[in-house]
Amino acid sequence: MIRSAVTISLVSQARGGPFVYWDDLAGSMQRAKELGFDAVELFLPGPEFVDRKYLRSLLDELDLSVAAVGTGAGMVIHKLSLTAFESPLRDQARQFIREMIDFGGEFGAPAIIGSMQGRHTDQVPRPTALGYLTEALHELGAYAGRHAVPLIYEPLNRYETNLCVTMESGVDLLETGQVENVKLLADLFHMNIEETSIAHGLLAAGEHLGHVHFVDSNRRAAGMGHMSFEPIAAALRQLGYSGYTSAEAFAFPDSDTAARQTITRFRELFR
Ligand SMILES: [Mn+2]
Repeated sequence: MIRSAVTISLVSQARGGPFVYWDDLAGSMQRAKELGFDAVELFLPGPEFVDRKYLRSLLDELDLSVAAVGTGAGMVIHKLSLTAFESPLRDQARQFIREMIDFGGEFGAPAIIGSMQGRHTDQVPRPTALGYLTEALHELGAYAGRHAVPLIYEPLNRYETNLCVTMESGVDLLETGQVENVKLLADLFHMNIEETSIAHGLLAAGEHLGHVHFVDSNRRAAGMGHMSFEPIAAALRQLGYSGYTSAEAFAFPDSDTAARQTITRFRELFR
C-alpha cells in the first residue's frame, strides 16, 4: 500500500524552499497526524540538530513514521558536494551523508541525495563527475545497508543539476555502475520539467523506484497546479509501488492548507 508523508524543514537557510511545514517539529508532527499522514520527511541542518530520544518519543506518541531524511543542508549550509573539484569537500560531503544515514537509520528511514550530487563543471568534466558520483553511491549505498535501509538518489531538473535529470538516466547510472542498495526518487516537479511523459518516466524507473515527491507542476500542493495525477497514480499501481508519496511542496498559501490539499488528493488517488 502506498503511504503518505509530509515534509518538515528545520533549515532556516532553506527558507522559501519547497517544504510544507517549518521550524516547529512537535507542532508540525502533531498537524501531520491530525490530518491523517502516515509519516514525516525531515529536512534538518545536520545529524545532531534533533535529539534522537525526543524524536523517538514524538513518533511513538503520535504513531508516525519517518519516511526519509534529506541531506541537502550539506550543500545549503556547508557548500559540500559529492562531485566538488576539491577532494576534501567531496570527503566531507560523504561524511555528512554517512552521519545523516546513521540518523535516519535509527528511525528506519533512508537518506536522500539530491542537491549533494552537485554538477559537472569546466574543472570537473562530466565523465569525472559521474565517476565521483557512482563511487560515492557505491560506498554510501553499502553503508545504508548496515541499517537495513536503502539510499535514495534523486534526479533533479536541469536548473539544479546537469548530471541525471530523468529517471532513465538515473537507471543508467545505477545499472552501468552496478550500484547496489540505491533507489531512485521520482520528484514529480522535476519530472514535469524533464520527462517526455511522467507516467512513462515512473515506469522506466521500475524496480529502482524507492520514493516519490508528490507535488504539482508549480511545486504547490498536489491539486494546485496543472499536473494530470490519474496517469501518475495508474503507473504507480502498475508498478506495485508500496513506498511513500511525500509532499515536498511550497507552504502555499500556508502550511496547513498545503498539507490538507495534499492529503485530500492523496486519498482521491490512492484510497
Ligand atoms: Mn524533491
